[in-house]
Amino acid sequence: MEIKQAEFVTSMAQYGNFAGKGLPQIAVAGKSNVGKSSLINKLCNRNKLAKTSATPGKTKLINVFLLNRSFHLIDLPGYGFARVDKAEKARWGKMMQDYFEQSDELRHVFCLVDIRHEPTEDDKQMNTFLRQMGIPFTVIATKADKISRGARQKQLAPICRALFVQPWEVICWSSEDGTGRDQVQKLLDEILAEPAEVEEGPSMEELEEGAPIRWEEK
Ligand SMILES: Nc1nc2c(ncn2[C@@H]2O[C@H](COP(=O)(O)OP(=O)(O)O)[C@@H](O)[C@H]2O)c(=O)[nH]1
Ligand SMILES: [Mg+2]
Repeated sequence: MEIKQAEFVTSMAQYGNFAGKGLPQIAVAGKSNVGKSSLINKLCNRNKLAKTSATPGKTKLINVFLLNRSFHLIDLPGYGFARVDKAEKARWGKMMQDYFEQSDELRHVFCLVDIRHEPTEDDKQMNTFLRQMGIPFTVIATKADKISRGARQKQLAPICRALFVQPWEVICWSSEDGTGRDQVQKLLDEILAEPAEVEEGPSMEELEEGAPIRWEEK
């Protein structure tokens, strides 16, 4: 899917309601400075849709974009920035937890890691968290332009080991030269073609115990 139309919807310090909510969501996660905003801009062919910054740790908000008027791309606040105090970290954690618990429309997470570096403890924690929550994700190795084509596969090995993925499941990406854009566009098609997850009804045990039927219309 080529992104032909993209607009900024809102920034939130706390996940909640926003105009147009209800469409499928794809979230972009990763540490500060890994290239989340740059990826969004490149994908949308727009230089300044998402604010990029050379100084890490600026985005502490959840930014929502509407793409092709058909789904929301969620720019999650980056983690792992140096020089933040405990209170700030706790605030970030609460924000992320609230988001993942409350985003019924979330279909998939793009987990960004820098292709040049081994995943950090924070990256691994995010990975564990998504697996525990059963949220589908794809690892995207950013800044691929910074290393030679030949070195990329070798760089992926420690990333794959740390995040329990196979090399062919990782998308090498560059917001500079467009590496990986075709793959991400194809992935968007796959993600958005999936039918929306239907909330499960009560189990047989619950029915037998006379639990109230929960699938009334919302
Ligand atoms: N060479 C190169 N630089 C990148 C790439 N992606 C991001 N950057 C740079 O890395 C810095 C942080 O990018 P940004 O998108 O703001 O990261 P975010 O904090 O994850 O949103 C900026 O200076 C970007 O220009 C990339 O694919 N290649
Ligand atoms: Mg950003």
